[in-house]
Amino acid sequence: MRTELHRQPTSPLTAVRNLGILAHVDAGKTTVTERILYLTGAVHKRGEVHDGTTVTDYDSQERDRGITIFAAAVSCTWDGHRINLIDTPGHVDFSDEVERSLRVLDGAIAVFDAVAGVEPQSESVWRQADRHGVPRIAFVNKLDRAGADLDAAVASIRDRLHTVPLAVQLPIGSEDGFTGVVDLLRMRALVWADGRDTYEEGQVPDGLREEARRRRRLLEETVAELHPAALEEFCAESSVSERTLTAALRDLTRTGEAVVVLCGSAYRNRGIEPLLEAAVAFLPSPLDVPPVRGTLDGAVQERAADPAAPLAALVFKVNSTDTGRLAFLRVYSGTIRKGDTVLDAGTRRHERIGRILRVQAGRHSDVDTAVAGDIVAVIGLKAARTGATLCAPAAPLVLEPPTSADPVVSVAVEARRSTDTERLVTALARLVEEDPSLRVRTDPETGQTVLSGMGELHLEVAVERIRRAHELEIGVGRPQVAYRETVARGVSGLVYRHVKQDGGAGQFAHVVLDAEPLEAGDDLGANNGGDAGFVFRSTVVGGRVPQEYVRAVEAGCRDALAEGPLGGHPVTGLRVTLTDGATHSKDSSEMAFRTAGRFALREALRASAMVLLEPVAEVTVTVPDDAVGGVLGDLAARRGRVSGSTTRAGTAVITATVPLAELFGYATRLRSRTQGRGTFTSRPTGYAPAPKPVSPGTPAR
Ligand SMILES: Nc1nc2c(ncn2[C@@H]2O[C@H](COP(=O)(O)OP(=O)(O)OP(=O)(O)O)[C@@H](O)[C@H]2O)c(=O)[nH]1
Ligand SMILES: [Mg+2]
Repeated sequence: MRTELHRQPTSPLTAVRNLGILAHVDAGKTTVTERILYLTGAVHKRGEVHDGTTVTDYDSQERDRGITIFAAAVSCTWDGHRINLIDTPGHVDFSDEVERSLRVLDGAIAVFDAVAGVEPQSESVWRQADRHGVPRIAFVNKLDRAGADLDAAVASIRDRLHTVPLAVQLPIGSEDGFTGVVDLLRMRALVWADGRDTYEEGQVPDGLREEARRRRRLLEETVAELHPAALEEFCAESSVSERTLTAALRDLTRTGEAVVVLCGSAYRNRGIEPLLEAAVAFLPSPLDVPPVRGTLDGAVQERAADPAAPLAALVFKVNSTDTGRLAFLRVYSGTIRKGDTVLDAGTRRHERIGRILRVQAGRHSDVDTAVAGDIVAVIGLKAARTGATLCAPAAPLVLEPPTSADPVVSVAVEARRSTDTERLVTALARLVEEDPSLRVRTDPETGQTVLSGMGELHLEVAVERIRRAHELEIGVGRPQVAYRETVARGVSGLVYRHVKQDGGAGQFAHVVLDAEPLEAGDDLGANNGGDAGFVFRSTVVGGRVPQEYVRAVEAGCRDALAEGPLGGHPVTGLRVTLTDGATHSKDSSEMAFRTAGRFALREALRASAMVLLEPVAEVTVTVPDDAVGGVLGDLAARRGRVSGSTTRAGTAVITATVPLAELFGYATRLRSRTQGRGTFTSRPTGYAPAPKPVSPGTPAR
């Protein structure tokens, strides 16, 4: 990697765009990113995913597999704007990368395949972006493909994403003959001549004039319905000017009331320039988004995107490369300088900023400072992990770290040579620091090292990374799903006394509790883990158990949730009520109550009727319609429940809910059943009761 030392021009914040590219797998995110880099002059040769020559699919596995695995940030400049782009992976196993990226983005380009329209993972990332309040514009890609249909794609955006799509372009030609677009805002034709990278602007072709007028009118009407200024103009003049439309589209994009839709073919380099123009015009700058919030000793604080404010920056990615340990930061407030000492607010460790890098295509250039609103990489951080907040030591603040889903699949890993065991353990620990959706633990019964993650592919990629980076030979066990346990019928009035009063400092805690299933309609916690699956409350009256001991009992119960009675799996879907208790004037303590809480709940669960749960996924299988019978039979054999099936132009799309445990190896099976013509995607949707055969034996009583 070449490094150049030069000062970057400091661009005012209004000219900065932090943008993500989001979509279902294979929609063309990396190709769009590559074309943007080419167009902005950041690269001089167009890279291709299938040749393994793109900038953002930089990792050897990404290049070998032809998919994006790691979100990659690159900067480029265009028309006086600095654009920090994050190309994200589309495969569901890497959704955590998308989640972390969304956390630091101000806007996004959602890419859709013009043949497939809105696909399952595009729907998931759209919801993720909704949760983060990230404004979006849409790009319907692959208009050159046979069967491409902009109108159908726009309809699927309306129907499946429940938003108002505002198409601002009309394609000129279709499929192989797709040569350009009519810009409905300017009412001009933009045409890409063969072999040309930029468009030529001209009059709308005669044959399309009528249709272009009709669509422009429709656009004006729809915008007028949503935007007061446009409505006013529409009422007064019975039309809306380009200027008013543009301003209205900008507002509607930022509030998320509507989504501007553009189209093109990234592969053929058509439609990218207007996409960039739209991104700059409609998507927000760091100054247009609300100030970031963090906490300081429990109190919420806001920090504005002001270079003069105290520093607050979020580490959203850590990547160990041959250049060193590279940490990617979004600076939210203040200024970060080379050589600064900053505070990792979570761990309270001081860290030194060795170098600050602007990551550009294929090379990194050193800069001396980075200000609020910017995305840069730094070298020199020793311990800060993905999710850490870096702040001014004199003004600490903890930004909420990106959330991480609970892993659903595990494999046992071991070094083939026992002398390598320690290296493997160190390498795994490093990997977990970079990717918090991976977890490592030692199985207490077998002593095996167990790696858990979001899916088969996620784990396969993780193990392969260690193999390649450390030249280790690693043995990998069969994948296992992460089971949970839940309560079918609980117990009430369970009494537990934790008493040790045989001389010295005594311990006394007496608790009475009920353990019941969460009420119907309560979220079982499913994939997001944590608190959604557990509710604790106290109905103790008369101060018989002081508040701090109640909290200690709750903490003890949470300890007990880690291992259920059926097979030591985490317990979910449980409500515990502390109904009574007693204290001792000298011997009671938080510790005693925590212990009592833990043992009380453990006993209560042993006495309850428990059910084993397994993770299930929603699967979407796309196959030629002559293969439907075989696929349905196979899904049934995998305990799948089919929920829908549609056929269009000889292609069937089947959706089903299938236990994750039955999906291992399904990709290979589907390929061979359909001579390579079938594809599928899956998305973990939660937990369902597991049938007896996969239960790990009867519970020990
Ligand atoms: N026909 C056609 N193919 C395209 C177009 N854009 C991308 N492709 C091809 O589609 C495939 C997937 O493109 P990528 O850019 O890797 O898609 P992606 O969304 O980054 O995929 P993931 O990162 O794996 O989710 C590649 O073979 C591209 O060459 C296009 O406009 N037209
Ligand atoms: Mg990609």
